[in-house]
Amino acid sequence: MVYPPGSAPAPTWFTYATAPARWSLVVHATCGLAILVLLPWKSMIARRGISRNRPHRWASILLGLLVIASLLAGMAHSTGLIVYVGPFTAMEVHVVAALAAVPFAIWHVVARRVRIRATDVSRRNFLRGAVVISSAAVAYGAGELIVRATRLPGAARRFTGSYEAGSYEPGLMPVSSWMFDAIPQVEAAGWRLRVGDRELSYDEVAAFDDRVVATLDCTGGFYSTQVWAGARLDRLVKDMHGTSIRVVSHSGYDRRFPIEHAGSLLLATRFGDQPLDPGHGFPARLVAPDRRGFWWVKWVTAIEVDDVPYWWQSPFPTQ
Ligand code: HEM
Ligand SMILES: Nc1nc2c(c(=O)[nH]1)N[C@H]1C(S)=C(S)[C@@H](COP(=O)(O)O)O[C@H]1N2
Ligand SMILES: [Mo]
Repeated sequence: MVYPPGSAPAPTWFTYATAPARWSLVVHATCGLAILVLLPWKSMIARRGISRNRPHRWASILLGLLVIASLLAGMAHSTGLIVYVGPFTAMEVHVVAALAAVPFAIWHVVARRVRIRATDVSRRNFLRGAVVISSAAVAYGAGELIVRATRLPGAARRFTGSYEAGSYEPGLMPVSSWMFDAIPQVEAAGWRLRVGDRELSYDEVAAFDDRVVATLDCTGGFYSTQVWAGARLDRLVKDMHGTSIRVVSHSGYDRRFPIEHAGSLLLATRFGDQPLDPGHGFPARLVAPDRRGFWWVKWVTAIEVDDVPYWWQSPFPTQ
């Protein structure tokens, strides 16, 4: 059950920072750019629709604005021309605008139904679709080449699309949260870590000195590598039995992992040889190598082992 860091069974897909993440992004960006390729035609149709002044016209216009805002923010991020928009990252604007557009997009196809005719399924339309997708793929490839050739900041992105920030300098590492969690001020003296039915004090947890160099890669578009120190989870839960391990925050935020991964997960109390600060999860935060930032539970207060399957959880945190 003990895995040296990095050798745990390799997870895949976007929620993990492993190689297949690159491919899901290439497909994703190509589909996004296909929308861009179609914009000239769509804008002609839209102009006619808008002048007809139909009910709920505002909803169609809002949908258009959200999609355009998301596309612009996505390209601002990828080129690195704009990485921060006030307190937000361009990537956060990209994702929030895209998600906000979803209900309007569903409404749009329902309310503005286009009747599909048998003649629409033709060789000609198939070829048109192929031309749109390949133009988008070419645009994506060309974009990546231009970003590198012109040495735009975007050339420095990691394979997940994220930018480096404050690596090996804890004081410069960005502070981020998934959605609504505020930074709690937890006192070391009163804090207890509940592990099953045991309770550990701050000093007991901080006495561990397991170390791992790991990269936190936030879906908001930055990554930061630090030397983390604390207690490996397999050492904390060694007498406990179950198939999964649940890590719970002071705020209620939690994530569940397969028990086999316990040896590569670290409950960190320090980074770069200094204690965590409240923003980064003081007194203790999870370090989950090769997983995206939202798995790195901060302000941990409890660790549980039971037989609930590790996949029995929302794929993304809900708070
Ligand atoms: C309407 C939905 C969406 C569209 C049309 C869209 C489109 C795009 C486009 C055009 C780019 C820029 C590609 C480039 O020029 O390199 C991009 C980048 C990106 N998008 Fe989206 N996107 C959407 C939703 C999302 C969502 C929901 C997420 C995440 C949960 C996301 C994550 C990303 C990431 C991480 C990048 C950066 C890729 C890189 O830097 O290489 N997108 N997207
Ligand atoms: N309790 C709690 N832990 C959390 C979050 C949160 O909102 N609440 N956000 C996660 C996300 S999305 C990221 S990217 C990292 C950010 O860690 P940092 O602030 O140390 O950079 O914490 C993770 N741990
Ligand atoms: Mo994040």
